[in-house]
Amino acid sequence: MAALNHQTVQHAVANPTQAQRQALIYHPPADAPERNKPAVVHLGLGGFHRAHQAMVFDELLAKGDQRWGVCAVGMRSAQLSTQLRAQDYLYLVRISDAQGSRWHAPSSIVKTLVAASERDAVIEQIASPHTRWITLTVTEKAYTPALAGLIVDGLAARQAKGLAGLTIASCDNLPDNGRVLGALCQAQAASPPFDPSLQSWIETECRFPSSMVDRIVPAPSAEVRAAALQDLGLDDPSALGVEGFWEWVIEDALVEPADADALRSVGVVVTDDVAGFEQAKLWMLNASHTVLASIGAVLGDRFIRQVIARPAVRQWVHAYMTHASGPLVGRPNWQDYRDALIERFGNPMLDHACLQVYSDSSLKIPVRWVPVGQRLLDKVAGDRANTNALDASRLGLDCLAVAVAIFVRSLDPVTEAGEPFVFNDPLASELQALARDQRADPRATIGRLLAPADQGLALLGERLGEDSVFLASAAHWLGRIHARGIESALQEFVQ
Ligand code: CS2
Repeated sequence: MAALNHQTVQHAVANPTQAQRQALIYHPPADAPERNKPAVVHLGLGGFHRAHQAMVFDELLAKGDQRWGVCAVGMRSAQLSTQLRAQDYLYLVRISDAQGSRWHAPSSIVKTLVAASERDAVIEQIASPHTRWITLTVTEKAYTPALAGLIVDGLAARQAKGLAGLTIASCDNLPDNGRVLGALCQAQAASPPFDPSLQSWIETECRFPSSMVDRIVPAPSAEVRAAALQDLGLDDPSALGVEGFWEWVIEDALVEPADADALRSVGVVVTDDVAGFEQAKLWMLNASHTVLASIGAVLGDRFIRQVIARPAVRQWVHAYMTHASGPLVGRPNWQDYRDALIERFGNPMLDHACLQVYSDSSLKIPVRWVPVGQRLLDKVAGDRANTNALDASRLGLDCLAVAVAIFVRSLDPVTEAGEPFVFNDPLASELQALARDQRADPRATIGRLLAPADQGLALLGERLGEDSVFLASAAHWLGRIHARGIESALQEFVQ
């Protein structure tokens, strides 16, 4: 067993051991002076970046373009940053799909920092003449003035040095993520102590493309670490086991236009129209994930693949995407995307923890479920004369009402078998308090949570919270869940 570094990885590639059944893909870094000078500052060092963008950049580097090395920045914890430093910034990713499994040891990360304790160094890195891009996977809740402050301090330093602007690509699961980040940064740049010229410098020199990124990336686990030892003889405590599928669709709004073709050459889609892909991702994949995670929490299933293996759940998820979200997304062939998603959720090699996906649901539901509900309500209002269309929209809303009822049930943090579980969410205690009497009074609970008189915590926004048919449906299904359990309630629905 060997710790990870360039020598041990090279050795494992050159000397497959008896135990080694799997291929190991590794591109040794080119012997070029630019190779160790990062051109990308990635904010949000975690599993997702390592298994997604960093692998795309690794491909670009392997093709000989040395301008894609990454300085990966952990936002709070130093653990991963320190660990990667100790292993030449290398790490292992096992990619598993129907074709089997193979290992990668990407070498695109060449430096790590921690924003919480090394803020000045992060700013310096953003203001390095070699830096061309910032990418972000910081999660929904991190889009705050503090995040914008970090980026804008770096941009102000670039402006002061007379350097070029940057392509700044949000890769978080937020609609219009480029627009959201750009507006946040501009608001920050408009306030003191920044020079009044900074705003127009950002406007003309920088770009904030929206992008959709996709790959299911479970957190590192002891099982994957053990598999790496067994397959490769290499020890990586942060080894990842992920699916083969990946997508990166990014708006064609890049500071250096030639980057578009470079990215396309390794499979990234660079387009003027990200919205349809983003809708499919958020309203089909992520929306289903949030329901599956809530079901898993309540049924005590540890992994998403166990939840989707339940026939009634599978049928209900299919129905949700067929009747609620699918027809609304602007992605072509959404039916194929739906069917592929159900297969992806069931990937037997992915230990994707339900509680990982369940965390921060109060920030996810407003971008995953609510826009679908609002569009369905618009259709109901517009389709009054057409009974078939009206029924179809109402059926979509009923599917959504079931999702809401399941989430409300999960706010009583005890499984159907009586085991407690933890809801990791900034609003956990407020939401759980409002849902306390749900078993005795589902109708009042739905009212309190979805249509509170003071609108304080209107989880679904005003319009759904005011639709009495929708509220009655959610209350009905919450009652059925308490009477029969989630699985039989779903069976009843799909029948
Ligand atoms: C998941 C996502 O944790 C979650 O909320 O829905 O992380 C999901 O796995 C990714 O967006 C897939 O690309």
